[in-house]
Amino acid sequence: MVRLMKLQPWRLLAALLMTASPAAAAVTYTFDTDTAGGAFTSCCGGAGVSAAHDGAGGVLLTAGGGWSGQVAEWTLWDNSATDTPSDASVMAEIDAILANGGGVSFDVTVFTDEQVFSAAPGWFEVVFTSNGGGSGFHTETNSVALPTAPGGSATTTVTFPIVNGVGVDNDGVAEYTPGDSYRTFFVGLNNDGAAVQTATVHIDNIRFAALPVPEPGTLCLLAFGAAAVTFRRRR
Ligand SMILES: [Ca+2]
Ligand SMILES: [Ca+2]
Repeated sequence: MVRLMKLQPWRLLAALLMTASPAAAAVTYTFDTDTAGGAFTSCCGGAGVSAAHDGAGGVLLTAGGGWSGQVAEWTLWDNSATDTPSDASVMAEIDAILANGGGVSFDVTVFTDEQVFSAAPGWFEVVFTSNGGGSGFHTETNSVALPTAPGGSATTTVTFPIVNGVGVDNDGVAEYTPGDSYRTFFVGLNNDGAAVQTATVHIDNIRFAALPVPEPGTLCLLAFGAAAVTFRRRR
């Protein structure tokens, strides 16, 4: 009973420290009323390509059939300040991802009745391009569901890990580097152009999130606790 009482303050302190550990400061663009406060531009041309707020809490990307891999561009940071706005919070989060692991995810919703296609397409993809001053311009593609029954819709959450390195196309991860002089990313479309004449997707909840790391204080406390248990057992 006495030994139990002696342990209680440490248990209480441990509980307090664990509770006080900050959550990862993920950055999420929800597009509730606009296209992320302007950190977004319709991009890169091509017939029938556009990107705009969809009026329903998301961003609507539209493109002709076939390859249109860069429909919308988000400028996260640009040290030339010619392409605004900057977004310091997401730059910091990407730096945390490069140090601790993590990635980017976003929701893609496809409505059958918005598509114009002459035959059931064999494949339908969204495209994510990471573009950094040190990492270069590199593209990942990800298949999403395209229901073909009238009135149908489907939502897919697309996730790409972000790693520190010079970019490689289609290796399943997006790349930036800690020393990037600028960072942007692009979201676009790619599909079976022989079947699809016009394609649309709704993008929402673009989220950059680093993995949480234990607080140094918590690690010290855990080590101390383990040592205390060992000491008690030896007695
Ligand atoms: Ca939303
Ligand atoms: Ca890559």
